[in-house]
Amino acid sequence: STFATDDAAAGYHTVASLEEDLRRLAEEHPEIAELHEIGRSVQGRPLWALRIGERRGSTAKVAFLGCHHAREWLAVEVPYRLAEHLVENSSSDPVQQWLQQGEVWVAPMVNPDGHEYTRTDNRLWRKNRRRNRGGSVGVDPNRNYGYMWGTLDVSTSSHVPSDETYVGPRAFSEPEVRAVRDLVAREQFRGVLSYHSYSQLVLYPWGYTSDPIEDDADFAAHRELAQDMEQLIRKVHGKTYTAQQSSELYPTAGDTSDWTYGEYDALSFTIELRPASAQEGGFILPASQIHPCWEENRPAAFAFIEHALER
Ligand code: ING
Ligand code: ZN
Repeated sequence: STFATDDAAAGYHTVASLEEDLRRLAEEHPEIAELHEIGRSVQGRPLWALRIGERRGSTAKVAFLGCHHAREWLAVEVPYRLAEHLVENSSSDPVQQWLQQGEVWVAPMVNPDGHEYTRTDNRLWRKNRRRNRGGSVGVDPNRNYGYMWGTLDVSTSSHVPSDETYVGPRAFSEPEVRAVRDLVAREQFRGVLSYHSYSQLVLYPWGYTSDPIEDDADFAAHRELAQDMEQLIRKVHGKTYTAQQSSELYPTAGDTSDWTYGEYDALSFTIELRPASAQEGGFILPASQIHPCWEENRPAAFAFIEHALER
């Protein structure tokens, strides 16, 4: 497998280099960017979010989250590049207008303990690093949110602590997930987009049921924007990121998007980045894929910002 010392890993952020780069963005652009510690991980690592916007007190806010799952390294890089792009293009439209009108928050690495573990011990680790009762390690942070939490008991949303998709002992049992909860509760985002990898999908609620979102206007808003994002992504490098309800992939309860939509009516998506399949590299892509992956996701992120700020 691939570790940080390998050439293929150079170019990806580590916990330490991400903190450095986020600090630098905030220091170099103090008028529009502010670094917030939104909480601490199980092992005590700070969880970072960059607030980007010209003034305080705006109510039009959107959030991008990255890397709930440790091994999904590209899911750190796309939101990080977005944050960098926004602060470096803050005086030209459309970015300027968004930052005058509202705020964009970016938390590129929700699960730093797991990410560090993928560099030092096991490149394919998924969960956080909670020590569970019974001796296993890890809760799946993308099953630990409090909307319909625990209502499914299936392999993709498991109550068995040693499983890859362990939901945890109770909703919001994990400090990483509580940090996101508290940020969303405080900032009242109109939209939340969470990056994962891999499979090339644009997913929207629900995950816990195959029923569509009950509200017709909200269902249309999610389905249509997901389809728009699919088209926008394809236009850049020809990659197909299929738009679908997340339960069509597999049933899950307690994921981020179900909670941000179910609890806050936020426009809520999960994007599964490159590649499409395990044969094409799965979770382990060379760093040369970071730039094209960011390029193809930029127009979709922009469309999401546009729609969410208007919501
Ligand atoms: N996939 C997601 C997971 O958490 C997902 C798929 C997204 C399910 C959103 C439900 C809602 O299992 C990966 N690769 O993590
Ligand atoms: Zn994931």
